[in-house]
Amino acid sequence: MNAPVLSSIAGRPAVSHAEMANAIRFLAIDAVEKAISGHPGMPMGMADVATVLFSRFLKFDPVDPAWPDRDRFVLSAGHGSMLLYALLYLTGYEGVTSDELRAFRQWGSKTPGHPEYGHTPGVETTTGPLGQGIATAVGMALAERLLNARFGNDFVDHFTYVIAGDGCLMEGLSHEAISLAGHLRLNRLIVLFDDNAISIDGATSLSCSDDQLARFKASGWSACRIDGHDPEAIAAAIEQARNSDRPSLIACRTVIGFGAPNRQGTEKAHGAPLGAEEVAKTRAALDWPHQPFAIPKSIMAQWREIGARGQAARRAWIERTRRLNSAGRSPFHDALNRKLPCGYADAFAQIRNRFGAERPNIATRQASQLVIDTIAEALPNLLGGSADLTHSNLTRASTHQPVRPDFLGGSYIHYGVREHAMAAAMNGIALHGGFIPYGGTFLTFADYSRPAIRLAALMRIRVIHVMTHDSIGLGEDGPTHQPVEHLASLRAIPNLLVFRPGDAVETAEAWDCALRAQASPSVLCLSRQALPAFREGEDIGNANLVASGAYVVIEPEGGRDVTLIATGSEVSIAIDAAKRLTKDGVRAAVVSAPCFDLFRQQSREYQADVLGSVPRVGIEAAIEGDWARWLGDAGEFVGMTGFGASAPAEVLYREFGITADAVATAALHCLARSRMAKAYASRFTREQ
Ligand SMILES: Cc1ncc(C[n+]2csc(CCOP(=O)(O)OP(=O)(O)O)c2C)c(N)n1
Repeated sequence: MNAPVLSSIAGRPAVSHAEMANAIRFLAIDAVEKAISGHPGMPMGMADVATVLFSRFLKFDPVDPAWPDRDRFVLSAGHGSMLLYALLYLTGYEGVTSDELRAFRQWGSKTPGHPEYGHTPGVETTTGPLGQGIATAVGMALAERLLNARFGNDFVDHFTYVIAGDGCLMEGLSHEAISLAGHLRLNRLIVLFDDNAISIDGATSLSCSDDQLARFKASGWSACRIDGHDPEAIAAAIEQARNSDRPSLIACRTVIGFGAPNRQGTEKAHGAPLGAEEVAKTRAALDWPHQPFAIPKSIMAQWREIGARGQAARRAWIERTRRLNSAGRSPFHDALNRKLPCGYADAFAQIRNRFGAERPNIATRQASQLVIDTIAEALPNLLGGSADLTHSNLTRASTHQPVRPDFLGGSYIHYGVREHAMAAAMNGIALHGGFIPYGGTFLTFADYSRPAIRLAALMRIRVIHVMTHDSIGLGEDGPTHQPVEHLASLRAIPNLLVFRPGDAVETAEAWDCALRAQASPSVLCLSRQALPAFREGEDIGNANLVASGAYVVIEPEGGRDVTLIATGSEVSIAIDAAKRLTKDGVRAAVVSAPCFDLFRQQSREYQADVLGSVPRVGIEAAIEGDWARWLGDAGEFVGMTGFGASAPAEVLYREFGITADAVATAALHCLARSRMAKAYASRFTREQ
C-alpha cells in the first residue's frame, strides 16, 4: 500500500505517496476536530489528487506567492479549505504555520472557514459560494491565454487548475462558465472534479442525474474519469490534460471522508468533525499513529522539498524578464503592476475637456462609449466586453478587436448571454493580473451577476461593470427591464462603488474614479436616454467632482432655503425644479450625488456644506432605499414606490410623478413643514 512513488532525496528515506496524502488528511481531520467545526470529508477524499498535482505538476513558489507566471490553483469547493491550508503549510508558505492550522476558523487566524483572497498567502480567490471558483478560474485561464498572445511563452506560460465538487457543477453558473471556456478553447484550464457522488443531503442521486462527462464534452472540453485514489491514474490524466487542445475535466472518483471507517462514503463525512472515536479508528485504518498536527520529519522534509522546487523556474523567469528590451519591458510591467500608464491622464483630460466644451446632449451610455474610445489606446490592458448587449451598452471601442478562439490578441470579449459568468470571469481576469476588465449588461440584470459582484467587493479587486438602461427612462421595454430596487440593493454591498452620472462630464469622471479604484469594484449606471449637460466649459476646472461623491451644482445667491439632491438623469429635473422655485421666491441649491459611497467617505464638514442645514428633497427614478440618510427627518423623496410600466419614457416620468413640478411641490411642502415646526418651537420656548 505504501509503495514509494516520490523519489528519495539524498540521504533521506523515501516517503510514500500515501504518507504524503495522509499528512493532508490528518491535518484536516485534526483542525476540524479542534475547531469543532468544518468539513473534513472533501480534503480526505481529494488528498491523493492534491498530492499528485502539487508534487508532480503545479508550478509555484511559496517564497513569492504572487509570482506572475505561477500556475493558479483554485479550490472551487471552498468548504474543503483545510485541503488548501494543509498544502500551504506543508509546502512552506510564510505565515501559514502549524499554529494557524490549530487556529482554524478562529478570530484573526490565517485559516478562516472558507479561503479568502488577500487574507492568506497562496489563496488565489475567495471561494465558498459554490460555482464561483470554477467560473473565476475561467477568467484566470482566459487572462493567461490573452497575455500569452501578447507577450509570448517566455513570459506567460502557465496552467489554471481547479478542484470542484458536485455542488460547483450543479450550480447554473458552472454551465455558463464551462460553455464560455469550451467556446474559447481555454486549453490551459484543468478541472479536477471531486466525483464522490455525495453532497449535504446525501447521495447526489437524490437531486441530480447529469452525465457530467457528456455535459463537458458537449461544451467543447476533453473529459475523462479516473480512480481519484490511484496516483498513477491521476498523474496520467493530468499529463494528458496538459497536452489537450481544449479545457479538460478529470472526474476523479473519490470516497468522501476516505479512511474513516464509519463515515467514509456518506454525507456524515461532509461537514462535521469525525469525533474522537472515529478519529482514532481513522488513525488506525490509515496507519497514522502520530499526535494531532504532528507531521513526521521525513514527510515534512519531502513536502518542503516540493515547495522549494519552483524557485528555479521563478528565478529563470525573472532572469528572462530582465533581459527584455525596454520597448517590450514597459508594456509588460505596466500590464502587471496594475497602475494606469502615463498616457492615460492625458487621454482622460482630453475627453473630459471635450465634453465640457461641447456640452453634448447625449445618453450617458453614449458618453461612456466616447470615453472608452478615447482612453482605449492609452490603456492597452483595458479588456472590454458585454453579455450580448454590445450595441446597447456601447462598450466596444472602435480599436477593440473581438477575442475569438483563433484570435487571442483581441481586447473585447463577447461573453454571450452569460451575465453571471461574465462577472465571475472578470473577477478571475482581475485576480490573474495583466488586464483591467469591464463588461456590460442592463442594470436590471445586475441581479444575475450579483453573487460575483459581491465577491469582487469582498476581495477588493478592480472590476468595472457598465450597466446601462438604468431606470424607467428606458421606456417601452417595461417593468421587467426597468431597474427600480437595483441602485439601493447594489449600494448595500460594502466596498462596491455605485456611480450614477448625470451628464457626459460626470460619466468621464465616473470612469476615471472606477479606473483609479484599485481596491474596489465599480458599477457605472448609465442612461439609455439623452441627458442635457450641466457641467460645462471653464467651470469644470481640473478637479474630478464625482470623486467626492456629491457636490453642489447650483448654489443660489444669498443663501439656501432648500437643497435638491439628485443622481443621474434626475439632476436635470432638479435643476428645472430649482428654476421654478426661484419664481416662487424660494432659493434652491442643487446637488448632484453620483456616488453615495464616495460621499460617505468625505469629512462631516464637507458633507454638511454640500447638504446644507435646510430642508432637503431627494430625486431618483428608483425606490427610496437609504436616501433618508441624506434627507434627514424633514426631507422628502421623489422617486418610485414600485415597479415601472411599459410606455414611452416621458409618459412614465409624468405618470410616476418624477417631474420638476412634483419636485418643486415637494420642496414647498418641506419648507412649509419646517416653518411650522420652527414657529411651534419658538412659541414653545417663549411659553416656557
Ligand atoms: C451557492 C452555495 N449554495 C449552498 C452552499 C452550502 N453548501 C456548502 S457545501 C454544499 C454541498 C456541496 O456538495 P459537494 O460539492 O459534493 O461537496 P462534498 O460533499 O463532496 O464535500 C453546500 C450545499 C454553498 N456553499 N454555496
